[in-house]
Amino acid sequence: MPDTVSDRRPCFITTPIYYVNDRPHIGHAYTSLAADVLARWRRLEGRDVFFLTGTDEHGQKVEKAAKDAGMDPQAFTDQVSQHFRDLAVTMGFSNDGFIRTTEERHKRTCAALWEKLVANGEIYLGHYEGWYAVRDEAFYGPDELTERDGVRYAPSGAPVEWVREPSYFFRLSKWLPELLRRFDLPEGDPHRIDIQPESRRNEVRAFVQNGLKEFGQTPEKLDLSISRTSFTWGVKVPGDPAHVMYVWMDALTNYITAAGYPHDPEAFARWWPAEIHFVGKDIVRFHTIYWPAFLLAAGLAPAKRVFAHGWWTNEGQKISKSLGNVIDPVALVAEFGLDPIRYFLLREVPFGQDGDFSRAALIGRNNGELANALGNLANRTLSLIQRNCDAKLPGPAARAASDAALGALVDALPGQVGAHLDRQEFHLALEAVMAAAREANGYITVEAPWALKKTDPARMEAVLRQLHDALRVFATVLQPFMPTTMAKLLDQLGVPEAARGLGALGTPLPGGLPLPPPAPLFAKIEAAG
Ligand code: ME8
Repeated sequence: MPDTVSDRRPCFITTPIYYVNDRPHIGHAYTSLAADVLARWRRLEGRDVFFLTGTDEHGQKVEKAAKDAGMDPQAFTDQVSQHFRDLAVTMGFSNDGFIRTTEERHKRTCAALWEKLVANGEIYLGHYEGWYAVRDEAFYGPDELTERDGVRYAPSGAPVEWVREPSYFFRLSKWLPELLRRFDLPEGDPHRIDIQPESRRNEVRAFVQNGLKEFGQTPEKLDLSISRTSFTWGVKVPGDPAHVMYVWMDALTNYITAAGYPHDPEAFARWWPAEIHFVGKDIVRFHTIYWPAFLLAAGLAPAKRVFAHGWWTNEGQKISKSLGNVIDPVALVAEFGLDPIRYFLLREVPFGQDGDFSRAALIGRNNGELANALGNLANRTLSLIQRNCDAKLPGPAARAASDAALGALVDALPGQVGAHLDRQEFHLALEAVMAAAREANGYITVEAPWALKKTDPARMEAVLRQLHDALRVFATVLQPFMPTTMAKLLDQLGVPEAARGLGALGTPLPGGLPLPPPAPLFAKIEAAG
């Protein structure tokens, strides 16, 4: 068994908090799904987990969306935030917390962090002028812009406008060398800021290095404007209510609000620093430059890891509202069922890379891997035990030479899956389970237990027991990915609720255990439709 069993270390896992200017789409479902699977895995290991998600409700973008909807911003955010809570239920997310940035507890934490930064001499008043994109809630340098028909655009495609206003600044410049040092610390060093995947780490490092080179003579150009006076929908700056905090400062702070800073020092000591912030590739800089710099400047530790995933296209096309090809996770789940969707999203594309969502690929994975390789294996094995073993689990038997290959794969599987999940290699974890399931299908064909009833019933029982043991391991390690279906499979396998953690795999189920009649786990999906 992996030596992490009964390891009760606390583990804080976060998703981005989502903007409430829009309905939930596949991107939101995807980031949170990855976080959910890791959180569920850590619980199976026996870890104490705090899995947080929530909504980002301030800023000009949300203010605008509320205005367009003809609503007061608070009423608007109350309504849209609920869609994200509903999404968590639809997707089967096991989040322990849900934070909204309009909550009082969060405003208090923002004020506390701000005051700490002021006390540490990290904030000064100046004024800002420059190119600002409301859509991205971000500033851009003049050299980053392109001009079309008299309008300037950011690299993201968002139009920018010239803004000039008094603003508080954060001494970001001061922290950049320290960030670089921490990016480059060796794996395992407690001060390392671990950016994954490697390609993102290189991108962020190069971005900081170039900035330092370019602005080497005038470091204040690298400082960050962290307040606005041009709109009001935000957290007020302590002592200067004409300013609201920059929305990213407000948003990033959500992670420590929920962890208990500063109102619950015991909880904060327990949960912080976070094990991992899951983010999309578009928001990696905010999480790996601004956020750790704020924290270091306040004397707090940065999160241990930031993992940035890639983006989905839809049948080969970039997803956009104007193309009308936004993927609605609720509709997907209604059409295909929850667990096949959860499986597909993490199986199809290596986490960290861009990938394509296609119905053909989804149907292929469902039919080939879930219905055939896994579902049929379970059904054949359990039906044979029903019919030929009087619906009772055969007792544990010593492995024969022909059981060794499957046995070795199954024994190694929990450790292998765990090692992949420690690196957020969700697709490799699933591939490892599928490789073992393919081996088990080969084994059942070769051993042909259905033919042994008359000739060698003891061997028949031993083979069915090997298969049952393998299925128990598959179902146990797949629980984080497909919680509902694997609960059904574990019921069919007769595994008691209390014996579904990784630690229980070391204890064989007793022979003679009565097993309920099996029922199909996955339906095949017809290609047309
Ligand atoms: O960024 N494929 O909120 P958001 C995969 N409030 N992921 C996608 C995607 C696609 N096609 N499109 C978007 C914010 N995403 C901030 C975060 S955190 C302190 C504040 C992902 O609602 C995107 O990468 O815009 C991001 O992680 C999330 O969906 C959208 O977040």
